[in-house]
Amino acid sequence: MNIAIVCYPTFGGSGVVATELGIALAKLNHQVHFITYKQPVRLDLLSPNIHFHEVTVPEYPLFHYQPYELALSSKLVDSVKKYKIDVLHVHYAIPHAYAGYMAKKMLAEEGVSIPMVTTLHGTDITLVGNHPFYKPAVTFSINKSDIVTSVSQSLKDDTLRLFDIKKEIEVIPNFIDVSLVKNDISECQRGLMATDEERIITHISNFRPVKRIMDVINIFYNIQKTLPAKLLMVGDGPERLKAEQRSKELGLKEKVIFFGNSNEVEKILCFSDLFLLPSESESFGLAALEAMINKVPVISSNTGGIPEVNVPGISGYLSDVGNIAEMSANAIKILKDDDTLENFKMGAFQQASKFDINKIVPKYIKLYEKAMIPT
Ligand code: GMT
Repeated sequence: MNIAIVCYPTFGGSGVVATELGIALAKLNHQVHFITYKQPVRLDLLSPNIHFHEVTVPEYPLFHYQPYELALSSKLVDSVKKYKIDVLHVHYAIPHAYAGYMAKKMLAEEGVSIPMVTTLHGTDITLVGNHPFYKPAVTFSINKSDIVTSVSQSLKDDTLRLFDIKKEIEVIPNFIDVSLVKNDISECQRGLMATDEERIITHISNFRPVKRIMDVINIFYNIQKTLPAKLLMVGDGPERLKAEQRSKELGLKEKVIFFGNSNEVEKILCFSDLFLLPSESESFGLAALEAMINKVPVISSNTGGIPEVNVPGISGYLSDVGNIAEMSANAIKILKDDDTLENFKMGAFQQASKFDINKIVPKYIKLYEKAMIPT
């Protein structure tokens, strides 16, 4: 198949899922065309069957906001014709499903029919898409998609509750490539980060308010009062400065390391003992799944789709949003002795293995084939 993938090219989970899916499809000999404004961060352009088409939006001073949707839909029209695209898969409804629908209509004028699969990822429904300024356009473009998928049952329920959706929504969970996990722990450079006695606790996100970064710092503050520990903060975003200040105020400057965005997440997870994800809302929690497959148990909130990923007592623990005391106590329960930690590490790995890429990618292929059947 010739498949076009539209996504955000940044470190965000939706872009990562779209990129990993495209790479997996290319390995199965499909021609995969990424159409976005920048090369996706995890995409290696030298891989066979992978193509990247950049959407450029020329700056014009008349426009207070440059019209990205217009440029994207025009690029989609050109690319579908030029590369004989069979199916269009847009990740994140805003504005991709909207631009995709416009491209479909323009192509139909020329007698070209192209099915569109829309995957809902989370904030496009729960935070941004639900805003009255966007809601009619988001509802419209979801209903006009040929096939709609969501990354968790919880996100499907939210979509049906918040929008007037006429389409069937298929749940296809996010995935992970189990074969890429490094089993040789001698490669982990743990000694660079902490002493043998210290536990290593990690948080990875885009540091937006929804991630409750202050909870991460406050939970760590409680943990390190009981156990020697370091906190690795990976990622960047609007809450980072506040978090750095809070760490200083609590006297944690030497124990909390801020990395910024990283392309070497597996190297960091390789020597991590615990992952913190106390988010306000999370449709799936891909970061938690990535931690778990690297044998890192997760302390998380019980919001959105996280309970579909993190199983309490096996791969970590779940608590109500903002329950810092319980999250801290559960973290200490996991970290307090080596045997307990080892059990949780194995539990996390086994739970994450259920989301192996080989189980999930065929589901998307099946949907593409279904979408391509003329109605
Ligand atoms: O978490 C974010 O703010 C980024 C966002 C995105 O769209 O990139 O992540 C969402 O999609 C991910 C991939 O499907 C999910 O794993 C995240 O849980 C989801 N984030 C939220 O719902 C807040």
